[in-house]
Amino acid sequence: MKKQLKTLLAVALSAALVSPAMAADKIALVVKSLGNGFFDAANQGAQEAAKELKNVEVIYTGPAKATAEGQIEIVNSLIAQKVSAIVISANDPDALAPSLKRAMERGIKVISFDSGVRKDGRMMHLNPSSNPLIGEKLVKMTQQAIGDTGEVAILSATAQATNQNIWIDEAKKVLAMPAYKGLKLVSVVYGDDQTDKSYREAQGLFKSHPNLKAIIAPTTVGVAAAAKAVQDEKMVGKIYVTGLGLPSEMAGHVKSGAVKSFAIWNPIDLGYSSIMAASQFISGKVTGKAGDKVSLGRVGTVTLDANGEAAMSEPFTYDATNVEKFAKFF
Ligand code: RAM
Repeated sequence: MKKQLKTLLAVALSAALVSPAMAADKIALVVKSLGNGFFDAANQGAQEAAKELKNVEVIYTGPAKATAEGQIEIVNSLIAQKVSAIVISANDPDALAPSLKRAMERGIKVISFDSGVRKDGRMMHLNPSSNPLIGEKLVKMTQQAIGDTGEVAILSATAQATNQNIWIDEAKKVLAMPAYKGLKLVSVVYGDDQTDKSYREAQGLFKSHPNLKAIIAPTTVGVAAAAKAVQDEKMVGKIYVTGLGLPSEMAGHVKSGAVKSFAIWNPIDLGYSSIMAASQFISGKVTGKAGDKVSLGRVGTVTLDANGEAAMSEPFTYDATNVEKFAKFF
């Protein structure tokens, strides 16, 4: 017993002695909710970044449901754990700010990615792509699917989601242009990034808008659920679904004819880049000033704008010609 205790103490002591050099920086990847394939893919990229950086451990976490309250609880516990950085896709631009500010006051680096936190609640925000471009893409894909006229509805994620709300605003601006005057937005509903709720919301749209021709779902969860509802309700050919989806979840829906095309960026690269960015803040190479050049490893370098934001690549479009090929990646 005594000998065991001695060994234990020796092990603990040597660990304490070497720990300053060896201790890995803990970076928490806080996602909107767990069980979402998009964030699982982002985590895959995040783990790749950790491997490349070597002295980084990525903690993948998020609430069961996409709520700000769930994320606040997680952020508070991460502050207590004294992580080095929090990388968050926020369920609300404002609600998270106070706890994230507290994290920053304690020296924790905070960046948002995918779905942003307002400027004073983070040091940087990484957009997957340009927001106006995403709005335009959503409307163009709709027009390609149904032509110049018809009723259109939007099936979004949660009502407070920063990213979806920005994309919806951008899509509305495009819909207001003369080229799209025949496309009539009749409703915006929220499936909360839950498959079953999104499915029911899609069914609700079929009932309340018998002349509906398209559903735009700027969420990977919503777009797959809406496409399934179209197929199950035998609406293929009458209602088309488009939006932002994962090839792995959408290939079958393109095959069924419920979806002609959809778009997305590479979620693996997004997760990878977010961790790379966080590590630049931890090492003090950047502080989040306008003009800061943030290295994203294999993905390249981005420059922060006056709002502390940067955007990555253009969204890529998938259809029957290429969806199968990409389905094995994400
Ligand atoms: C869902 C999430 C995520 C969004 C994608 C397109 O997975 O809402 O935030 O970026 O869709």
